[in-house]
Amino acid sequence: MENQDKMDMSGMSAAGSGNDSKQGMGEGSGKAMEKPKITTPQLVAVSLLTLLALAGGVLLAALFGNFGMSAADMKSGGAAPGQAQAMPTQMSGNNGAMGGMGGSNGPMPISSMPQAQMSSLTQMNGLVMPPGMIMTQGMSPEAMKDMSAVDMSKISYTAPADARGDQPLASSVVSDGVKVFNLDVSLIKWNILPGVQVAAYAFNRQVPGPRITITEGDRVRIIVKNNLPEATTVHWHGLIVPNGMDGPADITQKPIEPGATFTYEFTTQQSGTYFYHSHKNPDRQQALGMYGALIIEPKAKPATPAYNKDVTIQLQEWTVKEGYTFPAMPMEGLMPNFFTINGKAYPATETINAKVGDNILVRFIGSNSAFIHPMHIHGGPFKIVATDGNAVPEAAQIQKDTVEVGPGERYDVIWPARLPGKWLIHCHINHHTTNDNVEEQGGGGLTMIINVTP
Ligand SMILES: [Cu+2]
Repeated sequence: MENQDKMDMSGMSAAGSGNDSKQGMGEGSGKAMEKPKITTPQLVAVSLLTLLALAGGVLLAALFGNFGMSAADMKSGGAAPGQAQAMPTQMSGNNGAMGGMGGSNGPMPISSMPQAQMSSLTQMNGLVMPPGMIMTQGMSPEAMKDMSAVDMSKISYTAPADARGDQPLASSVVSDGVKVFNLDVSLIKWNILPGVQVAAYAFNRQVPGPRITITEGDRVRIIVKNNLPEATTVHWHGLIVPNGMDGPADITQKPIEPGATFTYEFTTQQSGTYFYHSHKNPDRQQALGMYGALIIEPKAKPATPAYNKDVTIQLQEWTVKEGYTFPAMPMEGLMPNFFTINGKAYPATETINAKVGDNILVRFIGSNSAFIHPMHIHGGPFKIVATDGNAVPEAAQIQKDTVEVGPGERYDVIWPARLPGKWLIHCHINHHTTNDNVEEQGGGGLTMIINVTP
């Protein structure tokens, strides 16, 4: 009020007096145009509003702006717009030192890295699922069951730690000349290493299942008893059999239910290296141990055998995590961490003893179901004499030192023991020669020694 009154008065006096007209006019009109008419309460109100807006701005930024961003966030390029200014400083700081690394920001100090989050087993609908498995809303209960750990409560037998699989299976010959074999399937605990036990689906309580050796032309009757807590079937891999004896569940036969028995009967028409395995959910059952060698001797044996030692190598992958066994599959969470030859991982694999001059027939069997294994033999090449049970004509018997054994494949190779010493047979996917990523006594997993003496 006071200010306004004064201004009004000065204006009035300027207009009223002739003496100070110039000055008065000048001052009076200038004051009226430049000086806004602001009252004290207005000034106070505007000041308060400004302060309020300022405080609000700071508060909003503090609440919603990310001021807690770490160096890791900066490097991964996840800087929020608000932090953009900090980036050039950090990058220019590293550019000098990392000039030779293609513009990389370089590794961050370990002290500023976040602690690893260990993924662990999960449980869903009573099933144990492996760490690292990506489970989505759309995953069906059947899929979960297929990939879950072996139910430890259903294990009916624990094999001695030093028990070996691939044992010869005795047959009884009945009156009509049929060779009768008995197979049963059950859940067992099986040592693949002295300190590593798997829960396996096993034929006759061993991994691999027992070896069936027959002769070309034999009529065989194989009685399969299912002691598993789930249905199963058996397939005679590579054999010419009547369709109803072939084994695929729900295609050529009804699955053998738990507790039930099924009899397979056929006359062999072939010879060579074959194997048998589950054909009901084989991605689970075969991957958990349901396979075994089936060797068919030729009716007419050559007068001069091309070999004097016969070794069978059955491959397998295992996924063992936190004491549980999962079926190895080429997918997240189920990638195998153990590998076996005839049910044992090196150094528990058997050693082949030979003498210089011996010719060893090695029958590689792709009894595994997830990976191709390039099997390599040290100490010189071998000859491939049969593929998938079929003899290779002599002129076509190529020499190699590594043969890729895919799931389901068989390669019979003859390796001459040329020099004394310890010669290795091993897979050349080098991860497959480790036990849970660890090498023991110079190898692991798919490793075997041929010990050649003079
Ligand atoms: Cu391999």
